[in-house]
Amino acid sequence: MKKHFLYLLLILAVLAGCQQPKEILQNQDSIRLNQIGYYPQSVKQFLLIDSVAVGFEIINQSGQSVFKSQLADNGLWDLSGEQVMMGDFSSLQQPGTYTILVDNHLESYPFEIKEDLYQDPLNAAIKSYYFQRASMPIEETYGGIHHRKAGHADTACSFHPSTGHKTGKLNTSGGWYDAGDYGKYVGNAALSTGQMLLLLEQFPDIIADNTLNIPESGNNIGDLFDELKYELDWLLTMQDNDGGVFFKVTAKGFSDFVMPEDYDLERFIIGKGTASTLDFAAVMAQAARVYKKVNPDFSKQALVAAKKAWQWALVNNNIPFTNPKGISTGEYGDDHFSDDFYWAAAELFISTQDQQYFNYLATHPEPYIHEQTNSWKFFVRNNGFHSLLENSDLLDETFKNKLTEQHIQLADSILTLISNNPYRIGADRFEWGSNSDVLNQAVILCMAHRLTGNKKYLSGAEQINDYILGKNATGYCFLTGFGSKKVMFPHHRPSGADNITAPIPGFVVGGPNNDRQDASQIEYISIFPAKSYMDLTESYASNEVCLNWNAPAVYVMGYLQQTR
Ligand code: G3I
Ligand code: 9MR
Repeated sequence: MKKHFLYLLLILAVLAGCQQPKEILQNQDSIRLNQIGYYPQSVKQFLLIDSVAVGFEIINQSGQSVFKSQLADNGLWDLSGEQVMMGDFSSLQQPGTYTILVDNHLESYPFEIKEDLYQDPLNAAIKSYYFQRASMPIEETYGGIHHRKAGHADTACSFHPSTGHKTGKLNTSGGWYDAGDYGKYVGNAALSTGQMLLLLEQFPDIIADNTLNIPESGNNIGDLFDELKYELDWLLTMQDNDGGVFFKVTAKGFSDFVMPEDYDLERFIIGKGTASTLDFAAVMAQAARVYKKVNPDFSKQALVAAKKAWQWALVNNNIPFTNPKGISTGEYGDDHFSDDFYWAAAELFISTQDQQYFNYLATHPEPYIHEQTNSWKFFVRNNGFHSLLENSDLLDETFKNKLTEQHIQLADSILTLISNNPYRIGADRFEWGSNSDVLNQAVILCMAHRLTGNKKYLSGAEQINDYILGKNATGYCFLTGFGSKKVMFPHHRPSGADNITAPIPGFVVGGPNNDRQDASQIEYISIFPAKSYMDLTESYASNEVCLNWNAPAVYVMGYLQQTR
C-alpha cells in the first residue's frame, strides 16, 4: 500500500513537471520581419519587440521545426522607445514558406525563402510609374481593376509670370504625376529617373520587353526603357527655347481627392531656375548614353537638350525657386546649386568625354557625403558620384582612386551605423520621406558592392530593405500591395478616389516623420520618431507616395535581383 502510494506520488510529480503545451499566440505585431522574405543566401534577421524571450524556431509549412536558435538582446532603441531582441537564421537556406515561433508561443507572419525574391515587388514598384502617367487612360488590359480614364491633357498650359512673363501656351502633355498630388515637377522627376537610369546602365536587360504589361510591351525594347521614356519625353517639353528649363506644371493649389478625369483646375507652367535646368541637363545627358543603342535618335536629341541646358545654367547660375505669390503646390525649394552643377557636369562628361566638363568636376569637388532628408535636393550629388564610379575607366587614375576611396569610406560608415542600431538600419532621423533616406543608404551600399564585390555591402543593403518591408518600428510593409500588415490608405489621390478598397500596388510610402506636419488633422498613436507614421489617407506627411521614394526601392530591389 505504502509502495503504491509512493508510485502514485511519483507519477503525479512527473505529470506536474510535464509542460502543458502553451497556446500559440498570433501576436504577430511584436515580431518584425521582412514580410516578403529572404533570398537563400541572404542575411536573415527578425526582431522581437518589448518581450522577454530566450529562443526561437523556424517552422515549415508541415509544422516541423527546421531551425532553432537563441535571441540576442539588441537593447533599447531611443527613437522607437522599444526594447529590441534579435534572432538570426541566416544559415537556413532551404527555399520554402515558414513562420517564426518565439519561445514556443509567439508566431510571426509567414514569409518565404526563395530565389528571385524581389521579382514581383520590383516589377510592381516600376509599374507604379505607369499608374502615375498623366494625359492617357490606364486601360483595363494594363491596369486591371485600377484602370481609369485619362486626365490632365496639359496640351495648352499658360505661362505663369514666374517663367519670365512668357506669352502663349505650352504643350506639356505626358509624364508622371509626382506623388499623391497631380503636379509634375522637373527636379524631382530628373532625380528619380536618373536613379533608375543608373540601374539600366548597369543591367540593360534587367526588365525584358513584355515584363510589365504596359502599352509599349511588345515593341522589342525592355519595358523599363519604355516607362522611363514616358517621363523623359515629358521633360523635353519643359525646356524653353533658350535652353532654360521650367520648374513645374501645377494649378495654383492642390486639388481635392478626385480622380484625374475629374480634375478641373487650370494648370500653369511655373518657374524657371538653375536647379531645374541643371537636373534636366544631367538626366538628359545620362539618357543620351543609356538609350544610345535602343533609340539612337532620342539619344541624340537628349544630348543636344542637355548641352543647351548646361549653357543656360552657366549664365544663369544662381536662380533659386520659391513658390511665387498665389501658388501653394509643392515647392521643392533649392537655393544651393553646386551639387546640381556637379551632377550635370558628371553626366555630360561621361556622355561626351569633352574635357571642359571634367575640368569643371576637377575644380569644383563636392563633399562625399549622404545628406539625409530632402533627397530631391541633396541626392543629385550622389547620382553624379555613382555615374562617375560606374564609368570610372574614363577618369584619370588619381581622380578615380580618390572617388572610389571616398565611396568605400561612406559605405563603411553606413555599415557601422547599421551594426550599432538595434533595428539594423543606418538612418538616425526620420523626416518627410524618411523611407527614401533609409533606401538611399542601401543604394550607396549596392554601389560599394559593385566596386568591390564584397558581400558585406549586399547584406547591409538587404538589412535596410528588410526595414522597408516590415522589420520596422510600425510593423507595416511600406510597399503597397505587399506584405501581411499592409498599407491600405496612402495619401494618393487616385487610390483615395477610385472606390476600390486596395490601393494601387507598388508604391513606397513616405514613412515615419517626426515633424508630423499633418498633426492638426490626424491623431498619431505614437510620437516616437520612428513610429510617427499613420496609415491614413489624411496623413500627407507620413503616408504619401512619391517618385523619388520609389526610385531607390526600384534600384535596390533591382540590384539585389541581379546579384543574389
Ligand atoms: O529639415 C527641417 C527640420 O530641421 C525642421 O525641424 C522641420 C520642422 O518642421 O522641418 C524640416 O523640413 C521639412 C522638410 O520637408 C524635410 O523634412 C519641411 O518642414 C517640410 O515642409 C518639407 O516637406 C517637403 C514637402 O514637400 C512640403 O513642401 C518634403 O521634403 C517634400 O518631399 C514634399 O514633396 C512633395 C511635393 O512638394 C509635392 N508632391 C508631393 C511631394 C511628397 O510629399
Ligand atoms: O495633398 C497634398 C500633398 O499631395 C502634398 O505633397 C503636401 C505637401 O505640401 O500637401 C498636401 O496638401 C496638404 C497641404 O499641404 C496642407 N493642407 C492639407 C493638405 C492635404 O489635405
